[in-house]
Amino acid sequence: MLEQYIEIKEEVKKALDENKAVVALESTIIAHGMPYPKNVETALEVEKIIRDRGAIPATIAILDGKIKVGLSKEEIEYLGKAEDVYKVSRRDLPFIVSKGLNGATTVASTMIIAKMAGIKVFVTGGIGGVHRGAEESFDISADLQELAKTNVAVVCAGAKSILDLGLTLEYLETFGVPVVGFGTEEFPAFFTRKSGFEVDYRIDSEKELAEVINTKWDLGLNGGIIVANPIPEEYEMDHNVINIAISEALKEAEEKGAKGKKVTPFLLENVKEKTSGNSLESNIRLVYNNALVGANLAIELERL
Ligand code: PSU
Ligand code: MN
Repeated sequence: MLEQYIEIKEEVKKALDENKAVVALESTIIAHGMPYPKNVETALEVEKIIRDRGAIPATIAILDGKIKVGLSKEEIEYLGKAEDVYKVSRRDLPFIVSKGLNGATTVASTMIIAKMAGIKVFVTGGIGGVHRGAEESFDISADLQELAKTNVAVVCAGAKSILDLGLTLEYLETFGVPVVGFGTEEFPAFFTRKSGFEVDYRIDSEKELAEVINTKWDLGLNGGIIVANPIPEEYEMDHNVINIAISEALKEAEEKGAKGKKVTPFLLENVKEKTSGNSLESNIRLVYNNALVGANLAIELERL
């Protein structure tokens, strides 16, 4: 039944059939997270890093209503340039698919599609979370609910402090989502290695990570797991610079009344502008770093 909607690229299908390591990648970061042409260059380089480690990359998006698992170079190029690409989270999926439109997938929808395809590991930059002021706005990313129910491990560099990181971690605890620090005791804040918040568990190797994930799912404990992998020290941003940019972006979002699915892209764009090229370079480097861990993790999971 699903075949009517999903198209899995040949090399991805082959790898899945042969129980080889596959790593899912999202496309909101390409269409809405970075400017052209850096977005396309980054997406292609991430795929290369994963391939060089011996795993198969599967970038996920919706093109003309088809759910694509694994994209060609041309398709990635299209997503990076086009203006008609919707940001697609769980609630948007049926509309974009049935209307035959183009969509870039968020963490939530990439997890859903990865699960449908049988992919266990997904690499991204940062996850969505509980927004600052959520006690009034109720703005909590659908990514968190997805992490609570869908069996995919998500490798990220934590979450940006455009969010309320404390509330995000509380929410994840309530919904039983393990937050693992990869080589760290502290939850990383995307651009910086530290946030002032502790993770639940520190794990130092991909093999150990794979064992924990496998055990979780063997026990029937559904849901994802967050592998929080801090940005390498040499690419970390200055705490002051990034914090000031984030406060200003938040103020502007409030003044302009940004709402709903536009909030996150508005804040991301604004922070990027306020830090010029600096934050973009950090962003790219942390994704590369996550790609490496994700590929290693996918390989370890297949060995078990
Ligand atoms: N955070 C980032 N970069 C991103 C996103 C979040 O630092 O590109 C994107 C991801 O695709 C994430 C989505 O799943 O934004 C969350 O959007 P929202 O807050 O509207 O759920
Ligand atoms: Mn939101």
